[in-house]
Amino acid sequence: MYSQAFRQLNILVLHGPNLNLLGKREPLIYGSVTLDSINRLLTEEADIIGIRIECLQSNHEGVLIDAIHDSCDKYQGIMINAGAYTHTSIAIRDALSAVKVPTVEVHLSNIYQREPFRHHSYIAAVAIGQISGFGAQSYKLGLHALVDHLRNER
Ligand code: CA2
Repeated sequence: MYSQAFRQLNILVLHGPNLNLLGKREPLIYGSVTLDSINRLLTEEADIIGIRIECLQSNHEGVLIDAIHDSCDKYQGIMINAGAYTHTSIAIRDALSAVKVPTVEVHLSNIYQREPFRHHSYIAAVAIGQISGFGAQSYKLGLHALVDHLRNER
């Protein structure tokens, strides 16, 4: 019988403001990898581990919040790099907390080695965990951590 345990996992990958500039500006901080290539890397990884992902980037807080609200019935997990909204958005945190879709927070840079205003994340308290500082690898590590969590909780 086709049970919940064998249903293919769908993961929503959310990229916040300015991440569309990756690989095009400030390579010394954020590296030379573009967002398209990160999404490709994640899609390849998803194929290897037998899951599906959908990626969305937005520079608008409300678009990210709508995507989080709509994630309930479609996705079993969320991986989010909320960009600067990490440090400012109680609204994104409330949305994640409300939908209760298991979420992993990722960052390219190590936010704790940077300016003090980046040391606090509003998302961390409602996420399963956070991965920060491994460049594009943070996303791959985050995806594996999220999928492990979801497979072990079934
Ligand atoms: O390290 C990360 O992933 C961040 O989430 C990136 C955010 C920053 O505000 C967070 O503190 C840490 C900034 C994303 C902006 O990305 C750019 C990429 C290229 C050029 C300019 C900005």
